[in-house]
Amino acid sequence: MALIVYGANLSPFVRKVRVALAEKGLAYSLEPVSPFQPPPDFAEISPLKRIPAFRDTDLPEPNNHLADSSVICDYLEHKYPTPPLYPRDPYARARALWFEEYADSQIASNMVRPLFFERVVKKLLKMQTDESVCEAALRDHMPAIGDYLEKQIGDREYLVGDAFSIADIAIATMFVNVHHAGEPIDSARWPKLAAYVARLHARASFKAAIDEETPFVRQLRAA
Ligand SMILES: N[C@@H](CCC(=O)N[C@@H](CS)C(=O)NCC(=O)O)C(=O)O
Repeated sequence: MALIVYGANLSPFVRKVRVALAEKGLAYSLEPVSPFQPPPDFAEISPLKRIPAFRDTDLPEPNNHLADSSVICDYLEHKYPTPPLYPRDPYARARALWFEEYADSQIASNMVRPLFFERVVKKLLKMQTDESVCEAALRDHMPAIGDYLEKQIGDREYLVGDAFSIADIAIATMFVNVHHAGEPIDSARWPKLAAYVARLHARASFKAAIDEETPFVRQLRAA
């Protein structure tokens, strides 16, 4: 069996897939693909040229590849159902998918993209950070995101039901990038969200990813 993830470790979507693989105890290899300079034939496995893409060499060529983190995680769940990362109950499962969608669209576009792009990716590209973009994101978007998640988490350990799920992976991976961008969650304003994200980031699956990424991010941000 060989599972291959194509992408770069700082991508929240690549991390989402890697955390799902780690939680399921699956071995895989990470083939480096930069979203800024994908290989010429990358569109064959990722038609939008986005990372992550994925290949399962258990399956015969040419139909053994997938694109999109949500699609890949869904595939992993069906092929390797234990431990489950999606609730069994239909409503709970739909709620988990909703949080995944909320993370992948709202948090990715309105928080991760401005903060991480300005403060980390631009350093990589040797471009000037525009702090006004970060200020606008924190002012215009973080309050609604923080208030919403604070309420949804409430006193529960996990977002949906009483088990760790794709909802928690999707939300927590976005906050790794927010953290890499040097922006802690305001624990005075959103204590439950801050504690929830800290708990998730301390899980072995997330901790391994964060420990792998942090030295490079620190070096970049200091540059
Ligand atoms: N919906 C996709 C989003 C993936 C995505 O946007 N990846 C970014 C990197 S974090 C990318 O490849 N961007 C390059 C591009 O859009 O051309 C998923 O869940 O995998």
